[in-house]
Amino acid sequence: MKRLRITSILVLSMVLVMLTHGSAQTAPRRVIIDTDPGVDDAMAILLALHSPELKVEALTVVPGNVEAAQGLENALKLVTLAGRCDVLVAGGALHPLNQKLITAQFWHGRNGLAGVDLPAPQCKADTRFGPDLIIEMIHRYPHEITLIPIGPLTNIALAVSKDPGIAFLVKDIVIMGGSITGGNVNGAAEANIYNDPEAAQIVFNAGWTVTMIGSDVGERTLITRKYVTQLQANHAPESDFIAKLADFYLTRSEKSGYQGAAMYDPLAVGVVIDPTLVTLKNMHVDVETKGEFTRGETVANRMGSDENNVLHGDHYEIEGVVALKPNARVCLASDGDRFLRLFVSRITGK
Ligand SMILES: [Ca+2]
Repeated sequence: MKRLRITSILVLSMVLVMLTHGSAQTAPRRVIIDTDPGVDDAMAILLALHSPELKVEALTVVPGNVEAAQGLENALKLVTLAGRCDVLVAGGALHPLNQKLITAQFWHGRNGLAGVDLPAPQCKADTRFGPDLIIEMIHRYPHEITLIPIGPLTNIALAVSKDPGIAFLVKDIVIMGGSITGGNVNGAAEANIYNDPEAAQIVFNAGWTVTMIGSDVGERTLITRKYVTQLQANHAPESDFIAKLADFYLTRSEKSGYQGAAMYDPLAVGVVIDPTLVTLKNMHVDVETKGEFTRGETVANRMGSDENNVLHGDHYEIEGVVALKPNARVCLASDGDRFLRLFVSRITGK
């Protein structure tokens, strides 16, 4: 009888271990989205909030597309719309580290959300400073947090400068920013990096491996009329809102001669939901902070080495190469249509 009871306890324990192990494998991934909301930020945030693979722990707000105060208000309105006051929302830096802010109402509308007036926020801002909240959360959940910065990298640079140890305690950092084939601000630079190149250089060299979802791939991951029509056909508060944003954003892009609107920020969230949506390659990436024409460019070394020049009298001579340690997984391509189908399905709940 006693032996039977022990056997039962053993079997029950094994079942519990299996269940716990199983749930650990399928547990949603904790993410913090650092954002400058932003039309495509709003799309990215609602995608994340509607994806069971993710648990959005916090939104931290950085100035970029809009000023810091407008960004915080937008973030609070977005979590209010989604009925998710449980998601922490905190303001962060007020300006880039070393230059004046450049806002983008031209692309995102007067309030950053396509001019759509959402109801006043019911959710309240967390009083902590965004970079401090990031540090706290990473220590609370070591090796579990994935950072998804989808704005300029000011807050992330402040966090990792204050506490460099977080670079080794995050699960992953997936950035929307940079490009290895020309910029979207000018010939060289992508907007998030251009808005704070010094912060970006700190973040790329902090010791973690950055997954870089660049504008050059975002521009080949397009929301087109077909998908906007699908969003418009669904009627619910959140999909109605996203349909308005997508229509505004696509119309703005069409006026500028594009066939669709680039899903920059949503793709970064998409990669965390399903890494098979993109092709990544390990590279060493530095950020140009001084160039006359190239400030803010992400300079990717595709060979993994630099030539080693050694002084011989009055000239240098190449003496082999010096290997470079990759600090980034650079996105080279995406399965755009598969991503857009995922996006529409999550936003409409169908
Ligand atoms: Ca953004």
